Amino acid sequence: MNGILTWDDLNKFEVEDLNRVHGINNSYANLRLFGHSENDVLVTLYRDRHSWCPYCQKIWLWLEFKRIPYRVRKINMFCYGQKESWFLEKVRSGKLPAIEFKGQVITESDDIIAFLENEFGALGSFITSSHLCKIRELEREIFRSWCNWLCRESFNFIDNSFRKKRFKESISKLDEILSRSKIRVC
Ligand SMILES: N[C@@H](CCC(=O)N[C@@H](CS)C(=O)NCC(=O)O)C(=O)O
Repeated sequence: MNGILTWDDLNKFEVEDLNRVHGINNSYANLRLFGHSENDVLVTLYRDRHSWCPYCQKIWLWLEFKRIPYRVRKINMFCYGQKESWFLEKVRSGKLPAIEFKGQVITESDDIIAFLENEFGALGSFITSSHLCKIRELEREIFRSWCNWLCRESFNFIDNSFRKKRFKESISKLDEILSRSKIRVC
């Protein structure tokens, strides 16, 4: 198998009577309790309605792995809908993800993780650990080169093939790191 699951493979994972609140991770839930009571919820995660945003997924998975009870408020992304006005009052840029904790709104996924680590402890390494600096810089580099290649065409004077090459170089660096990693996906 090349690691990519077919629809038939995926069907085997279908869960009957999914318990959205206490059961396995799912994109439908508006509340996740992991066996806790609703009174224990301190965190609200604002994430994109259709689960596309990778920065939201970063916070979402962190909360799931740490089994921290949380509420979910789903917000439109600009590319497919109108931003909810009540959300713009909380976060003027409309950017996702954001969390709310005891009335405090925090944005920027790295800052959110650092905040959550401070409240609940780290999941493995702290995000500010020095050994993670390089990989976090690489994430920014990949984002920049991807964006320069595909999202900024109209006001970018650098040749398309060069921008594509830059992206491939960035992604190869990640590939190299992953090939050295002991963690295997399948
Ligand atoms: N540096 C930010 C990036 C967040 C970001 O770019 N979010 C995008 C979605 S992936 C966003 O909210 N854009 C506005 C929108 O599409 O509605 C972070 O790490 O949280």
